[in-house]
Amino acid sequence: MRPVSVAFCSLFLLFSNILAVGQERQIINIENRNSLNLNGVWKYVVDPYQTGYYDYRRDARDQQANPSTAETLFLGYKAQNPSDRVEYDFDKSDNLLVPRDWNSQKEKLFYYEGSVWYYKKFDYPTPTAGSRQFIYFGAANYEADVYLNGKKLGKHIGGFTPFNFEVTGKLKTEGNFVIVKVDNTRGLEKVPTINTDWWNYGGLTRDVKIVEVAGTFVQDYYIQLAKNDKSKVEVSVTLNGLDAANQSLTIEIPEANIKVNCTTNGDGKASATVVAGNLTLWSPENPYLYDVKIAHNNEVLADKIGFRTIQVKGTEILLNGKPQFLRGICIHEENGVRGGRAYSREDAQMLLGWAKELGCNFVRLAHYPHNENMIRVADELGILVWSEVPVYWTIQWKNEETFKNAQTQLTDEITRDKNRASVIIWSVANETPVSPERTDFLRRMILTARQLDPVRLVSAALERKAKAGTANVQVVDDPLQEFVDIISFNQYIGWYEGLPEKCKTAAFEIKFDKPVMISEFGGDALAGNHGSKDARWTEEFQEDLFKESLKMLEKIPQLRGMTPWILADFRSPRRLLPDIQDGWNRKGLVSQTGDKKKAFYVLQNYYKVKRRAYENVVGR
Ligand code: GCB
Repeated sequence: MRPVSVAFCSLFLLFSNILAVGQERQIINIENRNSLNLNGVWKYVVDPYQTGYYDYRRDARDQQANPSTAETLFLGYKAQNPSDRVEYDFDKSDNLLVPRDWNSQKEKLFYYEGSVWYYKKFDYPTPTAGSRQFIYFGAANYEADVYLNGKKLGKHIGGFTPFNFEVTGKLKTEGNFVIVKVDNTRGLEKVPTINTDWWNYGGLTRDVKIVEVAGTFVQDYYIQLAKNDKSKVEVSVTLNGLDAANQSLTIEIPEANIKVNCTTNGDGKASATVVAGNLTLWSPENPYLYDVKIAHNNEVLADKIGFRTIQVKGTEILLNGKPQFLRGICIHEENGVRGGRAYSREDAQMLLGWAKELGCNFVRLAHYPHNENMIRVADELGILVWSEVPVYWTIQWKNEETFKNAQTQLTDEITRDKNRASVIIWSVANETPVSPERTDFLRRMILTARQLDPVRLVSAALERKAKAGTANVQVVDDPLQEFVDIISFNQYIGWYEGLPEKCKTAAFEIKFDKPVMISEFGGDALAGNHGSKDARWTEEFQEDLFKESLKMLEKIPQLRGMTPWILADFRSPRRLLPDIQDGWNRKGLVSQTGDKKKAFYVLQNYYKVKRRAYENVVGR
């Protein structure tokens, strides 16, 4: 056993303190806990006027002592006799699969934005005495009101983060029913706001489960290398339950010969720093994951965790102390082959498999937290991850509720993924217009990320513009640069601005002694559409644009990575051109059916060269 120092330090303990009203603390590592899967076939009712939720005076029925059984959908009421007026019937309603968005399952819901009621019946075997149960949702886009057996459990806001509600004592052995009103109506004050360049897929888009845990259980933990220190593992655990204080816990990494015993403090929290000796470090070349066990009483929670350091030093990004070039690609959470939002392990394997084939060691998961399978598969495949929250384009910067919403989404994302070695960057925004209010909003977001996770890097996809008085000297004129670890910006010279030829004369002036990462560049091409390199929408145009862009970007001395836009074509309501776009953003290097376009190979070759160039670099 290694020497261990146990300290009740406050690092990490900030998790769980940022909670939206009515939200319960997130339980992490759901996939390794005892659970009953509620995925599969659900009944649904489309309710565009929210008749099941509001009465004719627009009073919320779930605030009423005796809501009408005739129209209150969350009661799941069945007519008792022929004279009974009940204006809905879940049993007679149509089916939807969960997890999945509704748009890609039913033609009539393709463009639908509004309320849909989901309904599922289930039995629950008598729970072990003293155990507790929670209903867990991987995500529901965008708002979810959750009811169990006719009683409200709670509401969740935000389309891409997990949430859970306690249901201990509320489950019956037979005939439970869960009803969820999911509403994907866009709104100016929401995060994201009304204008995005991706499809607003609605529904229960990720797993739904009943999770069973002990009366006092491991709610959350953090097990990662100390900041910039390969020889120490920091461990912290939070218990939830009436007996959370003064509890013994054991954290074991058998293969590394690590066993830590610690005792929780009065808040049910314990932390320790462990001398780790010679851990096999996680990296894209060797994505080594250790089996980790967290034991409390008779409960043992298992996880697989990789250990690596990440830091920025001057203009270098160092992984385990070694300079990196982030050979990346942007990815939307969409499986165009099947249609709809990606959610499964198989979806993640397909998308990240394409990225691997491209030669990537890095992906930017745009523009919102992707499902947990993506992160876990990235851990397994050795792909570094940029994780983002949907603070996209215009947001109500002055609205404190909007800020809290964004902050909660960031907190939930970090809470879920803080043990994944693959995740190295938290991104707080994409292409936001510079103003004092916006910079203050994002500075507070960055502060939140740093408080929750002092180890990882923080960035945001910024914009650039031509320097005043010059034709093509590009500068990033954004005060946020001061607060981020990596200067990342999107640029579309040759697509939204001029033709690829324009890349030849572009120069970049970067004022900060920080690494630069190009978070987007690219242009549209319809797969199979061939022609001259001067003809837009052809594979040849996109191929030429990639060649010119890469040559141009190479001129930036501190260029340390890029994530061109984008791995695969994706649906967007903003893309209106018949026969070419037909509702798809065509900037993918792969078509929605998996055909590789010519530009795919340009980038693949570039990454081969970059990889070789960085293979033997020990430092600069
Ligand atoms: C951008 C946005 C991205 C869009 C892309 C485009 O700058 O960040 O969400 O999809 O451009 O294709 O215009």
